[in-house]
Amino acid sequence: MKKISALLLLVLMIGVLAACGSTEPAAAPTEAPAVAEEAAPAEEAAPAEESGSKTYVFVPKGLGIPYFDTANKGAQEAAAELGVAVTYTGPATADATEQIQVLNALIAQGVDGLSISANDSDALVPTGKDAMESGIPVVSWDAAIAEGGRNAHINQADAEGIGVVQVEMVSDLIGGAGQIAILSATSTAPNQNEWIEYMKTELEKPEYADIELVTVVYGDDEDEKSYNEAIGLMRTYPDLKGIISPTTVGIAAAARAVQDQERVGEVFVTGLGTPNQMREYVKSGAAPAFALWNPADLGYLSIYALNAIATGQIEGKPGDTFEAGKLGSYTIAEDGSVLLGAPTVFNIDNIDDFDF
Ligand code: RAM
Repeated sequence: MKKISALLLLVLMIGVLAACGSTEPAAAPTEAPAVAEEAAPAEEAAPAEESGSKTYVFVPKGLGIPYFDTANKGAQEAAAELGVAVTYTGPATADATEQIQVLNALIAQGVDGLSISANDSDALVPTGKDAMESGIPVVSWDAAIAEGGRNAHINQADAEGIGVVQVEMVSDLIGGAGQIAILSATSTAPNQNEWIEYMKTELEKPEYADIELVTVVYGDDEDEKSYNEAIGLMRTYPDLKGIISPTTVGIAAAARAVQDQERVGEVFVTGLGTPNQMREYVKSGAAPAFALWNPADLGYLSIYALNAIATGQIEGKPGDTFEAGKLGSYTIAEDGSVLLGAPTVFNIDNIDDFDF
């Protein structure tokens, strides 16, 4: 028995190590994190054994994006508190087909739960169903898998509120009149698409009658593509006054493009960004205001929700309530979602108070 426990500890700690360090796309089943070479000291693994040795996988839209890395920090914090292992792995780029391949490999491995930011709401439903039919609970977070393909969705903030705040910010920045454009992530991203619909509805209100949305373009959550799209917008629309970019990758690239083109003060960038990526652009005036929730809290909450389902504390049905450590208690809403809270607006007055 002791031998089995020691082996289990070793395997679990390897999982934890792989989780913290992994930046590669998901390994094939034979290259599972559990066969990595190093193990941490056995005493540090004690909580995992006590908790029943679960290994969950935290899957971003794409690797190498600071927003998701921060979310993973919260996921790891929850893992440490719960005594479970959480592996961080996903597709190299924010692409649904690639993400499905990664997930299929994880399902074949028989992991204990999946927490996913989806690149496509509907395309991931069959994959999520496969997982659940194999006894692997699935939560989506950040970008939802449609109902039927996950047990619950962990929502960062009210979608309408996220749309509205971005219209308010751009209107303030451009003095309530002029041409604006949206620079989004991928064209299939469920979260961005929902927010954009709410932005369009908000822009129909009389107070925004002098603002014209000229186009929506896509930078695919890739820095270079987003940068080039932003430059293209400024060339195609010489009178453009504002760019809303509801993606942390796009907003930073657009602000850099405005600076490089020496258009600071003429074209204003806003949207959703991380304080550490946006600090210099807030200070330069390229992007004086933007919004976001705390991605680490989002990752943390998703792992608490997944663990509550995976350990049978809750079924994951509307009305179920679970405890999420330092964040307190949450209830699953009628549509199967769990709401983290309201976003924060960052500007010159508070940007230096945040470090993520
Ligand atoms: C990017 C991703 C993510 C989104 C944030 C705001 O990091 O597209 O899904 O929630 O931006």
